[in-house]
Amino acid sequence: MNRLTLSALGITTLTAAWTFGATDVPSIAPSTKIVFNDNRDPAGALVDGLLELELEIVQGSWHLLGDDEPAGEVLAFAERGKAPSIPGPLIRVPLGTEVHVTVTNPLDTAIVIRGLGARHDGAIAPLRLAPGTTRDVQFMADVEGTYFYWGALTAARLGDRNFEDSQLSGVLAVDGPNTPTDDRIMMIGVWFDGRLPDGSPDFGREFLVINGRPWPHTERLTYDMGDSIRWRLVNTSSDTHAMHLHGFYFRVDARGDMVRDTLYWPQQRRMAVTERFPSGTTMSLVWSPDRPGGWIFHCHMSVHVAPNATMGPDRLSEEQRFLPLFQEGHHDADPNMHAVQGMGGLLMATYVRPPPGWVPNEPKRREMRLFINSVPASGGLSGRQFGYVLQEGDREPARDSVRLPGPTLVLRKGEPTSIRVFNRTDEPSQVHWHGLEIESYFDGVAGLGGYPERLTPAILPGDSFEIRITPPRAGSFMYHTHINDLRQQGSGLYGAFVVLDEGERWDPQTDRVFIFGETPFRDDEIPVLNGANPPEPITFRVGTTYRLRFMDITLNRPNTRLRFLRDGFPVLWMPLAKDGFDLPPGQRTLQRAERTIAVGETMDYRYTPDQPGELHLELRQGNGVLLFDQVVMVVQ
Ligand SMILES: [Cu+2]
Repeated sequence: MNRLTLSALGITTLTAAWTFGATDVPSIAPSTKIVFNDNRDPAGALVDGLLELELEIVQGSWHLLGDDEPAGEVLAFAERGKAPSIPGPLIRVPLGTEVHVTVTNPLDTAIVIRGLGARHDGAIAPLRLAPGTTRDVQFMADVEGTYFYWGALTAARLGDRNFEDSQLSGVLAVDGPNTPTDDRIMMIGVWFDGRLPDGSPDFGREFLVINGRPWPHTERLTYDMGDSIRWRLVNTSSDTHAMHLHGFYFRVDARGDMVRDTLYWPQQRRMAVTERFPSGTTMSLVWSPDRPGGWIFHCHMSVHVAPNATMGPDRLSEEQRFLPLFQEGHHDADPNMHAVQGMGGLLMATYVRPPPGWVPNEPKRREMRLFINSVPASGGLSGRQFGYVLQEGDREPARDSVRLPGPTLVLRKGEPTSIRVFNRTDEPSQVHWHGLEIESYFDGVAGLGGYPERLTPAILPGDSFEIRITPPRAGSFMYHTHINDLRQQGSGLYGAFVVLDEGERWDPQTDRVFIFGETPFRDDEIPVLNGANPPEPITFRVGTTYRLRFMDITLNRPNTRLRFLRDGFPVLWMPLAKDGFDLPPGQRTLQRAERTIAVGETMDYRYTPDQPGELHLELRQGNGVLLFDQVVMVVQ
C-alpha cells in the first residue's frame, strides 16, 4: 500500500520522522553508467534452439531524469560485454527454446534471483548467488506468455524491494507460433532514493518508471489510425497501479504473474479503460485508434503521476513535496503545458498521426454549459472547495454554488453535444472525459492532447473551453479535472457521466449512480459516496429492477474491496458493463455482490431486491481495513 494518504498530509504537526528528515543510502563510488532498455532487442545468442545468455550484476549510475541530472546508484543486470540496463536484458524466445543463463554476482553480498526456470511446474527454484560467485541454470521456455525474472538482496517479495536492488528485473517473453511480434513491452518499476529513519521508503523521494524512466522522459510512441497497438506490461514495482488509457478501450488479452500467464479466450476477454495492475503481475493488451492526436496512458493514482521527486541537493521531504500539491497545485511555468511540466511518474504518451486531409465533422450540437466554481473551504488543507455546476435554464448558476460531486451529466448516444466549460476559479483547470471515445483535442490533457500545431490548452481563470462530443456508446463514465488532480479532484472536481442508448429514457428512480470520491478537508481516510458519508439511504422496492452504476474516482486507491450486503452477506447481482463497455453475455451471470474496484473504474450491475431490509455498502482497503460501512438502501 502507498503510505501517502490525504490524512498523512492533513496533519499539520510534523511527525517525528519528518522532523528528523531522511537518512541517506550509503554512498557507493561512482560507477558504470546504466542505459535504458526499451525491451525491443532480445539478449543472448540463439543458435539451434538454445539461447545462451551471460548475466552480471553491476552497481551503476542511473540517470533516470536525464544525463545532466544527478544519478541514482543502484544495481542492474548487464549482459556480459554490454552496459548494465534498466530494465535488465530482455529474454525473448520462441516456445520450446532451451534457455541457458549464467549469472555472476561480483558483489560482496548475496543475491537471490527468481523467475529463471520452466513454467509448467508452477514453481521455480530461486537461484542463490553467494558473494563473488557464478552459477548457471538451464530450462525450457515451455509455456507461451509474458513473465519476468528479478533479483534481490534480501527481499522475498517484490513488494519489499524499494531501494538499491529495486531495478534488478527483466522480462522473459515466450512467443507461441501465433504471437504477434510487432508488440512493445513495458516494465513498471519503483525506486526510492532514500529511506526514513525507521527504514521505510521516503515518499518524498519516490520515482516510478516505465522501462527505466519517469514521465516526461518515457518513450513517445507514434502510430497510425487503425494500427493494432499491442502492449505487454510487467509490474515489478512494489505497488498496485490502476492503468488507464485515454480516449479508447483496450482489450485485455492476458493476465499473469512471474510463473503463469492466462491467455484469455474470446469470451473471457474484456474491454477496459482502466485495469488494476498488482505488483508482480503482467498483462497483454491491444487497442486500435480510430481518432488521431495525442493520447496518454497512465496510472490513475494521483500520487503516481505527480511531478517527479527531485534528486541531489534539491531533495525534498515527503511533506515538502506533496503538501504544496494539495494546497496550491503544481506551479507550471506554462499552465497550457501542464501534462508535460506538471506531471511525472507512470505516464506515457502516444501520438496517432492524422491521415492526410483529416477533418472532424461539425454537426449541429445540443448545448450545455458547465461551470467550475470554487469557494473558500470552512477549514482544512487546501483552503478551497471546488465543484462543477451545470446551468439549468437561462440563468447562470451562482458563483458560490458548489456541490459534491458534480452533476450527473446525461447525454444520448449519437447525439452531437457541445459542453462549454467556464472556469470561475483562480487557477487553471481542464476536464478529462474519462472512458469516453472523444477527440484528442477535447480529452482534457493540456499540453499533450490535440496536435503539435494545436495542443489542448488549459482553461485559464475567467476563460472557457468548448468540448464537442458525440458519444458513440451508451454506458457509465466519469468526468474529472486533469490538472493538479491531488488538489482539484481531491477537493471535488469530479462527477458522473451517463450516456443513454437510443430510445432509452433516464429514470432517476431505478437508475442510480454510486460515485466514490475523497472527503475533502478531513484528516481521515474515508471516501465519500455521492459526496457524503454517511449518504442518505435510498428507498428501493421489492421486485423492481434497478441499474446500479458504481464509479471510483478516489485519488490513490487501486485495491478497494466493495461488498453489497444484507444481514452481513453479499446479495446477488448481475454485472452488465465495465468502464461503460457492455460485458459479453457469458460474463453476465448472477453473482455475489463483491468485487475489487480500482480508482478509474466504473461497473454497472442489475439488481432486483427480493425481500425487504437494509442494504449495506462496505468498502475495505486491500489489507482488510474497513473504510466505509453504511446503509445505502432501504428495501420496502
Ligand atoms: Cu500507480
